[in-house]
Amino acid sequence: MYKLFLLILLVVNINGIAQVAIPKPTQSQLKWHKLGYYWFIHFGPNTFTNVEWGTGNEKTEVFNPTDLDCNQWCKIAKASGATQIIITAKHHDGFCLWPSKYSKHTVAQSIWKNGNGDVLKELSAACKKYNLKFGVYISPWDRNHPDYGTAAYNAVFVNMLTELLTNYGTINELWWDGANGEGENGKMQQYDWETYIKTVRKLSPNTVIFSDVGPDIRWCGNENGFAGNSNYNTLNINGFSPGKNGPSTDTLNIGNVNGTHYIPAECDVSIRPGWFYHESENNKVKTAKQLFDIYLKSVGRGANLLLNIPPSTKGLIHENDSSELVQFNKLIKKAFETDILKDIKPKYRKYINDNKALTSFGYIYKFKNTTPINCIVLEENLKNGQLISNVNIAIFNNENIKIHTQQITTVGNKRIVLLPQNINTSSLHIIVKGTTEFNVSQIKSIAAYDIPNSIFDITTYKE
Ligand code: FUL
Repeated sequence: MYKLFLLILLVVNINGIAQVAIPKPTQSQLKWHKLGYYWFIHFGPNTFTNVEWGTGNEKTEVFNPTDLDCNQWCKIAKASGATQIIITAKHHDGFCLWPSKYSKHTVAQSIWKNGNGDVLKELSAACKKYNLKFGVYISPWDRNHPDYGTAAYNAVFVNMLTELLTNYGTINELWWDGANGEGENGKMQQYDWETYIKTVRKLSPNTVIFSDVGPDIRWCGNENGFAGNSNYNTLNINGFSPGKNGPSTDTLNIGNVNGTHYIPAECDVSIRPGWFYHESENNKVKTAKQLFDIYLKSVGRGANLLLNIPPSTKGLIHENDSSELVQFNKLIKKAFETDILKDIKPKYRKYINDNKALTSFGYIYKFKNTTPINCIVLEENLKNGQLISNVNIAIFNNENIKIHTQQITTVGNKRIVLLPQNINTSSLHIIVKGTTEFNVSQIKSIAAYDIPNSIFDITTYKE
């Protein structure tokens, strides 16, 4: 299992002591980091039967959206600031939203468009039009397929992956759900992860693969959209596989310090209580402020945010969801509109250890006039791995008295640090500490903001 990336990462230094090489991201992972926040779409028979997990015995006729419009989805996604859409091509009930040749439980057997419809074709075209990346969720667990539970299913799954990766343009992200309730009907599948991964790598080498434990992107360990306050992009995965046999959810949440593989976290959460659309939840849509809070705890902790927006039985996004989403984007824009440090040239300070190696690097910003700030945003250059291990923030008033200190651990792709309140700052000191291979270029950017209390009251924010 995972032989492909069970590379031996040990290098021997001149003293003969084995050291673990620092795992570095691939080009595809680096590109993925830039996506920040994007959408999940749960859509399928469950939308029409009003359940969260279908049994796989649903009649194909149940799937019949009356006004499906993927352009509407993409238009709202774009207006909400999303960068990608990942759709449930096949959920646990086995129904395929594309006319797969390897199943008899697909859109081709439904009455929708007389069996000539293909949701993936429509969505991939719409994503292209709106300049959004496109991804697919395909559940390994399948409660419908007659071959499920036998070796033949592995070939079915590979054939389905092949269809997805060859007929729908670029698949930027592939999502393997770890949920599995198999066994109730006696069927247990021995998943051939190694072949699945090889298939993806061969057909689409730039696709990033998500599962609980990667190989490229890991689950953040909860479905609330929160990454750990310390969030390491590395994870120990030896001996683990997607689904049942993975690290604890606590470990997935924060990663492993000095973990063996570079597998950053993605935070999935739904805008509604359920993953699928239920009319009864139309008044339970998360507000823009709640979404902003989630953004701070996912993207703001170096992870990516995968926000689920379920279309209705019409095949459209409900207006309650779209209005909060558009507001959410406005909130992000407004909050991070003016970087207070933009025109201030900091003074630098180097901290060197006995071996003359750089251990920490300091930035000192002096303000002409005392200025209120309530938020600091740091970004790390990850091309050589995640190396920043610690950041000390100190704020001084105009009498040069230190009035506030705050410490954080990881930075990663982006770190949004909220101060407990607006602080009138005369000078700001930021000292960044790194691990072995650390150097100054590891720090990509530092910015500070004064998020207006009217749009988000940071004093009520809870870590
Ligand atoms: C879970 C699934 O069981 C849910 O139905 C949903 O797809 C969620 C994203 O992942 O594991």
